[in-house]
Amino acid sequence: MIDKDRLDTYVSIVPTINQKSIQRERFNVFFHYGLNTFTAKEWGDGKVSPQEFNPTQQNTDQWVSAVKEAGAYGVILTCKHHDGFCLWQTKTTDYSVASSPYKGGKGDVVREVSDSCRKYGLKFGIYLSPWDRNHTAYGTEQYNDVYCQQLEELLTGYGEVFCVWLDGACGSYMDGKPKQVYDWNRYFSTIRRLAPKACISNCGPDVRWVGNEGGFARESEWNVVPKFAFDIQSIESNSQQSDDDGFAKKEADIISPDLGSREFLSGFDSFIWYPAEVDVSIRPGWFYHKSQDKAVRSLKNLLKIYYNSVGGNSILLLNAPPDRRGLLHENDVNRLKQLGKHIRESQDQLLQVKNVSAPVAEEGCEIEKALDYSYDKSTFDPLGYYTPKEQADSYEITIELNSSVKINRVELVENVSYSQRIERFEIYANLKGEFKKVYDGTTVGYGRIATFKAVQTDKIKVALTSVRNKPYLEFIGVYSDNGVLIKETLRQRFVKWLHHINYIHYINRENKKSKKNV
Ligand code: FUL
Repeated sequence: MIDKDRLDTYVSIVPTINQKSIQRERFNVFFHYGLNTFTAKEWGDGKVSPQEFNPTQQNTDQWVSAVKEAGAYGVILTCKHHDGFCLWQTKTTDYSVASSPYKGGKGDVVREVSDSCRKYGLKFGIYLSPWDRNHTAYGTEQYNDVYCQQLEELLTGYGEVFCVWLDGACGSYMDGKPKQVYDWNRYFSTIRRLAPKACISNCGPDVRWVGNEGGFARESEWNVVPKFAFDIQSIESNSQQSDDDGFAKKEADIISPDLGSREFLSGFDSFIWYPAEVDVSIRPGWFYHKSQDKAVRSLKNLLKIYYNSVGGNSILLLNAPPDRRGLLHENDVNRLKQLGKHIRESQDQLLQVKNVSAPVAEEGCEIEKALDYSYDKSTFDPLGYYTPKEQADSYEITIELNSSVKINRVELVENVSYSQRIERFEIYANLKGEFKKVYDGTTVGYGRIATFKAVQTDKIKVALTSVRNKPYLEFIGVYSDNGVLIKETLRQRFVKWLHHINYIHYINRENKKSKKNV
């Protein structure tokens, strides 16, 4: 028997309401915009004249409406990147839009983007780089005051903020400056006080950086992880350290392929809820470069990222950088449109169910409740969910469709108010009277879209073969074929195999232990 107390501990770890909200609405768009846009740099040195910032056709409605069409819920703007140039009328420095020709120095890009968000019903978030290559106070204790004042200006002047994205990247050695001692706790408490609904991401306690900037998520993403995963020093040292453009390709940055399996957790004693976010750019660079107009990711590539992140228990933060006119380039806009169209059409392919069966449910939590994806917009909790009455070794759910259809996807969502519990599952489809396995999965969490080679069927079976205590399933949906097949890479297959072996060893070890104790 596996240590029951341990499982009880893992499933007692649940998300805060802010985490629930960003997990529900887990697709957002990043806007990298500033002086770098005009100098074609990724990392500005803080010495470029503000006169360079001169968009002639800036239209943030165009940016935000494109994001809305893409199906995203919110945007995050680089209010200040590493060069220290501020896109709002700040009192903390002259290195800002106030010293630029834009609108005669009266412009405020933060105001424009936040207003556009309100207009289009999207959430607004801020990126404020801790590393600042321009400010004279950088490297001294006084800089912490400056940074908190900047937070204060941004969090009090522009309406509700849903996310504060704290970047760990720092190359201060390049300027021969001492390494700034950031007062992270002070930053966090300032944010909590002024923006109680905001998630603090990346170098923050609410959302975990997935560990690379190439759009790769782990095959098995866990939300309950050991406390050490929130270690700012390691986030900082794993972040970009130099201005190279190799970041977009690095899958290898993924720090560890397993942060939350029971085998892995058995080595630790304290745990936190810390969901992963995949941040990735639609182009090779984070900022706009004309030379990259033809290098916008293909729809196929974006879909791979989308299904691996949004469909793999992670948040997706997709960067789309506005250009020197102050517009999103036509190529990016078209791609965002295509992505949104795909998402909408695919969601509309949810199939009607004739019959569904599962092990006897707790009263009020029948399996039928899991056929409908609906949630309370203020608590982010599901309106209904399924949970069995009894704990068992595995749980089988059978879904009979109205007719025989070609399907290629099954979506599963756990009610994470009861933590993340499913560790492995299998999907079978009825193929001419016989159930054949079409998918072998691991984690589910707040969303797994399992894609497989399309099959013609009228009935599927989902077997939850390893669950921490018992499952709380909020949604199960079967979709007709949309042509998408996200294939596992060799590396993913290898890691999965490795986990399987570890798992078997772990179970054997625990069983031996418990026999000894009898
Ligand atoms: C990195 C930064 O260095 C990049 O410029 C970009 O802002 C990315 C999102 O984070 O660490």
